[in-house]
Amino acid sequence: MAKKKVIIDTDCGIDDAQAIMMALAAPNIEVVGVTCVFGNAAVEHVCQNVLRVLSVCNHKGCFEVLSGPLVGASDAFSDHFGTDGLGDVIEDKDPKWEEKIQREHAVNAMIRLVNENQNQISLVALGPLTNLALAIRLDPCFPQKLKDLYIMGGNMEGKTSTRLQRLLFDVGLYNSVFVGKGNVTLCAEFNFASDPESAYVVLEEFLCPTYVASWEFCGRNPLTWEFFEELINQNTPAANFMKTITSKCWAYNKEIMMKKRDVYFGPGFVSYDSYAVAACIDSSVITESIECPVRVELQGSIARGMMALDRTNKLKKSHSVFVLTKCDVAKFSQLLMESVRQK
Ligand SMILES: [Ca+2]
Repeated sequence: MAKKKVIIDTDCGIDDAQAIMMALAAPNIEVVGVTCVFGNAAVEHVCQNVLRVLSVCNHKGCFEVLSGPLVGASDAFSDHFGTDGLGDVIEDKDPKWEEKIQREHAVNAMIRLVNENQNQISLVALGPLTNLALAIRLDPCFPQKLKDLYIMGGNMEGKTSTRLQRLLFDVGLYNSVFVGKGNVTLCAEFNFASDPESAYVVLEEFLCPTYVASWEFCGRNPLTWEFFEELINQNTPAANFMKTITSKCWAYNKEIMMKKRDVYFGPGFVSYDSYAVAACIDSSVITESIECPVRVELQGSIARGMMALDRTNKLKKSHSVFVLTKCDVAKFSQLLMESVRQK
């Protein structure tokens, strides 16, 4: 059977690294390009991180790792996965990394690859959507030449005060009361908040089949910390790499996360970007989704970057997306395990 051709657009942090490994390990996937964008780190770190992941997985082939743009958007976010995006633990940096980066711009490469493989490419977007928005501005027919689009990003609920959340959690009312959330600003998820205009353009103008793995979806389908320990202790190059880059990162620390994300979603380990890749690899990983139009809020200081779900079609949009809500956690964990066991 022909392999599914995939372009991964990434701001390669730790969960992107896991997600890329998952795509590389999947026997039904051919990664035809990896394009880089700022986000978890500045784009020069992102490029180095992707090269590192490809080398750990011993993948040569025709990958194109390209610098992406920094247009009108916020600075890279260094709090989550460190300044370099991979936990600031890698010491043997490759001094010749720049020679390994293709000279072609990420957006041009994306357009070229899609033109060369019309209606065959699945685009998986794991960072701010800047490159995708630029692609449609340069080639308005770009989305209709895609097979489909998978996005990790966006949140659909607002946020109450952390104190109220804790209170509700403490009295066991957490799941029965509406409590929304963002992970960067009050009501926005990091990827969309980093470049809300690009997120808006993509969700308004990309009319191809689109699947959105929101922040809440990922957080509500966690894996156990016991599974995380098993994953990073597989004693393979990929698992050893994951063990190293997660070793000093608070986002992979069970005790710290108990006081942060777990307050919203309950305990567990969440590899955000991997959910979007998993949905692309095997559609049966997704067991439930909401099909409806969405719009990204651009105004205001509180909800800028938030994704609104228009479930009664007030906006009269003709295009709906699939907002993922539930996944087959057993299948998802199997894909993660295969990603670290690859030779
Ligand atoms: Ca990412």
